[in-house]
Amino acid sequence: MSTLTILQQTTSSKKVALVEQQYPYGKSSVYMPTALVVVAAQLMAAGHEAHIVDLNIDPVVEGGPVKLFFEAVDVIGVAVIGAPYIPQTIELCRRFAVEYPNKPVIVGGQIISRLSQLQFSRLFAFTNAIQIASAEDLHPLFGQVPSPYEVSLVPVYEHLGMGRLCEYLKHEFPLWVSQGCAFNCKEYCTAERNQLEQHHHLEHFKDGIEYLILFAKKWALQDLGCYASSLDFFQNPDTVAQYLEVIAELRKKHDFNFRVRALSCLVTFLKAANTLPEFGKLLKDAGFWRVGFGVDGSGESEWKRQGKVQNHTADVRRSLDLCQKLGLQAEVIMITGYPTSSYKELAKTVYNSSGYLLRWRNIKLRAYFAKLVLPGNTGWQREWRTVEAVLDNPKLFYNLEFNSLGSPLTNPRRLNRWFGNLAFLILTLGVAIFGRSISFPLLPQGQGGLYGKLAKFWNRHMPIVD
Ligand code: B12
Ligand code: SF4
Repeated sequence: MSTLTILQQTTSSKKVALVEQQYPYGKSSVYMPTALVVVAAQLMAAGHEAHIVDLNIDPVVEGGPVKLFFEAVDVIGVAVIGAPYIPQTIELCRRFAVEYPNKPVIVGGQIISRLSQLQFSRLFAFTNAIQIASAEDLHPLFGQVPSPYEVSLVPVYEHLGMGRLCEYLKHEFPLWVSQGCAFNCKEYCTAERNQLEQHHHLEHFKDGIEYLILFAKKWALQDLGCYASSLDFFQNPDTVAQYLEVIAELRKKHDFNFRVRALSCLVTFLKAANTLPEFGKLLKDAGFWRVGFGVDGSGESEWKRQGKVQNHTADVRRSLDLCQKLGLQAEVIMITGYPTSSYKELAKTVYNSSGYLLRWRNIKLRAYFAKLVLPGNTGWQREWRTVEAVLDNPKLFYNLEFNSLGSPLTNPRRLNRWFGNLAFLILTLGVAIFGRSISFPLLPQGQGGLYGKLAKFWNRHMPIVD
């Protein structure tokens, strides 16, 4: 008998509702909540009953099924994707504290794991919220649970039911491949950086994809499109080749169009192309069609300042040329508006981006506005005044959304903010006129009054960014 089986027998089985929250800008966005699928798989493997409630689809109405369901479970879990979800998560947890005062509410997601315990307690005061920063934090409530890398997602897919899974699979969905990045762009990055990349177990990965392909064929879905969870897909080329080979094999075996999109650093993409034999064929066979490169600035001086030392100007050209040669679409991910950017650097970002769009017809621009103080990055450790302001008024978390224009909180110098915002508007709305932008500007929406109403109205009408 394994240790896990013994622990399963000693911890009573619990019933859990895992909540995916509504898109924070006044409308719904249906997108498979893969993080919750993985958490549900971990809990189910440990002998618990886990159900996913998606507030983008399941309305919470008095006496309705979701309300009745919350009443029936032992634990409620809430997922937080990023900064703009924090204000509504606090409100939701306050509501739970009033309606279910004795029910523990576990709150997880990467941004939550980057808060100190003290910061979490301040934000979630007067609620039953428990911070889940790692799988170990689940142990007091659920006993031993397996690691996210070691679980099969098939039981959760089966449990979602035909209708819900079909609904999710009509859109692109996040595919659980890996987590972690060896680089350390420490000034702005809040992801799991500066650590070895870890992969979802290959057999479980294969079973999950095969299940989805067979499901799609059964219910006459023409194709499936996924967005790999990897932070830098090609970081470990030999390992990623094994995952691509599995997809290629399943595509061939079931004669099915499974499509893959992923993020990558320029340098690792080029290295993989040099190291892996028949790189282009491997990508084609695996249905790999689009790669998003973190260009993230105007050039060497800005990259150096942000700690993104792996980027080099010549690699942008080489990577985009290679994509064109291989028939891949490329996304240029461009962060602009750093509070340290000079006017020259802002102008150069716009100039370079326009140059890429003119020279390579196979690329789209994905611009973001830099947020240098966010849980997990260096600014969050250093800029205590900004951190205090956000903890005192959590609605300021809206200002930390990557698609939001710069505000006095993020860019205190007025001219830097104005020019940064101008550059961002050109890179989003300006480029959108030509159908080449896949990101759109939002307004920080936490304030009241006329501005607050206008910001909410604007945000509701902006297309949803993926
Ligand atoms: C798919 C994805 C999305 C999807 C989200 C789909 C969805 N509903 O889940 C979309 C495209 C919508 C999206 C949006 C955003 N995203 Co995103 N996204 C990703 C991506 C590529 C994969 C996420 C994933 O599925 N990972 C796999 C799962 C298994 O890992 P995980 O998310 O870390 O979850 C684990 C734990 O965190 C924990 N956990 C997570 N949730 C919960 C909940 C509970 C209750 C518990 C107990 C535990 C728990 O358990 C999981 C298993 O260990 C990641 C990159 C990455 N590598 O994570 C970026 C990433 C998560 N996104 C990020 C960000 C910032 C955003 C935005 C907030 C950007 C913005 N505009 O400001 C937006 C959200 C705002 C909006 N407008 O909706 C950042 C997060 C940075 C951080 N550490 O805070 C990442 C890391 C990208 C990056 N390189 O910076 N994203
Ligand atoms: S920005 Fe990208 S490459 Fe840099 S540390 Fe973060 S995940 Fe890694």
